[in-house]
Amino acid sequence: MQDSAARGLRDRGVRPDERVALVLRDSPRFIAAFLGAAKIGAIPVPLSTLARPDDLDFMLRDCGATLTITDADAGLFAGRPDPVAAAPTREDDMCFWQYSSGTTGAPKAVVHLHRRALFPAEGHGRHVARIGPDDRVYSTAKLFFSYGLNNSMVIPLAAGATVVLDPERFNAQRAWRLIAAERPTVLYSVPTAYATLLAAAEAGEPADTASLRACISAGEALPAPLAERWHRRFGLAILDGIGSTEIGYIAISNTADDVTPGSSGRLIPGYEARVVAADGADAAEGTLWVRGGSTAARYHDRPDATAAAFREGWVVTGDRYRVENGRYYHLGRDDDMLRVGAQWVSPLEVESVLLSHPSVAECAVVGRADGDGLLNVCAYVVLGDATPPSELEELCAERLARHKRPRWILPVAELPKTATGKIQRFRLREKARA
Ligand code: 3UK
Repeated sequence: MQDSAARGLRDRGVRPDERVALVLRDSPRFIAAFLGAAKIGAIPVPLSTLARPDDLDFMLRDCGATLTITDADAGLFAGRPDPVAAAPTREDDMCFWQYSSGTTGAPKAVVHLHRRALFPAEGHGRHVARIGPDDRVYSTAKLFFSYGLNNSMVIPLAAGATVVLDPERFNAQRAWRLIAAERPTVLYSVPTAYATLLAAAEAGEPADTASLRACISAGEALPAPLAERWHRRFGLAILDGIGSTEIGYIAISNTADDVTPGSSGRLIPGYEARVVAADGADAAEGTLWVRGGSTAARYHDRPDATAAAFREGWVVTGDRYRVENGRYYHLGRDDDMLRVGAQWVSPLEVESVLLSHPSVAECAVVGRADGDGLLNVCAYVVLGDATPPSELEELCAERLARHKRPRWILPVAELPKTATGKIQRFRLREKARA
């Protein structure tokens, strides 16, 4: 199928270095399209199948895709069984791009090189998940995310393992049924999905974990109490590790024989890390920098963002870390960005939607932990009249992607401010905790 896609793309005039956008749900076709594009030296650019039309439009223009492959495009994968010779790419050539909406502003294309594209199999794949030919892996994170791409394509293909792909959106009941039917040995997921799976099991949903030997988590910090509840119920540790689209995959992780709940674990062989204080010196607490392994080269067409996030081969993550005896502890972000359901939420974006309502005089959005210790979006609003919160909820449902919608919209008389009138988010975070 990969050669069919390669030939199909070439027949449609796609040339080396040209971008091919993939808007495909998880299925063998995604993998065939990705590898087929790479085989002819073109650059596959997976895009989220859940993206809103204006975001999709932006990313398609930004990457300058010659062609977009969607689930409607069956012709590309049919017939043409003859093998296609691989393009003579070099190690420093671009291999694929992935969009990251990390910091505020428009999404940025992260450029990955051939040299580092397979490293996740060598790093986390070998040292943490220890994937071999007898494994059957199932990732609740989809292939269009960098976590999912490595979980469900790079790592299992490199190891000759089997992959379970689900084109449908994750929900706990569906996932438990799939696990019972397909018997995966390794589960890759994110903290919110582990929480949802656990809650469903606790509510009586049949949950058969007998086939699983490992559970992997990334995307946001895994709260220790959640990991402990999972362990008590199923006898399985969840191995948390930190990665990013710019790092290319997970660089620091717990392992089966070295798990510290509440920690992101230790450096995976092949990566280097620094923890850098505000003065630029290495310290026990500061911003996490990562180099080597699977790290990306740059952002496409964004010199300023590239200069800030990529320094002499290091990726500057923007995550605050403490390092102690080689173990890394996540402390939060350097910026106001939130991780909700292992995806980015910009408080500014949510605030600007709320402020577009005529009754909202002021508002501020912060992260607030739910009962599982996972951050959710919490909006404090100063209302000019008696507008019901449901009206604001409808507005958010119209204008914001699902994970960005506030879980709580709380009317307040005023927002805490500094003498110069700046909103004191730390006070709101304290209020949200109380
Ligand atoms: C946060 C974590 C605490 C952190 C990703 C595995 O999540 C991935 O990539 P993104 O580019 O987001 C990166 C940001 O997410 N984060 C991720 N994992 C953890 N924070 N503990 C964790 N274990 O802020 C980071 O900067 O969407 C995860 C593999 C590949 C990935 N791209």
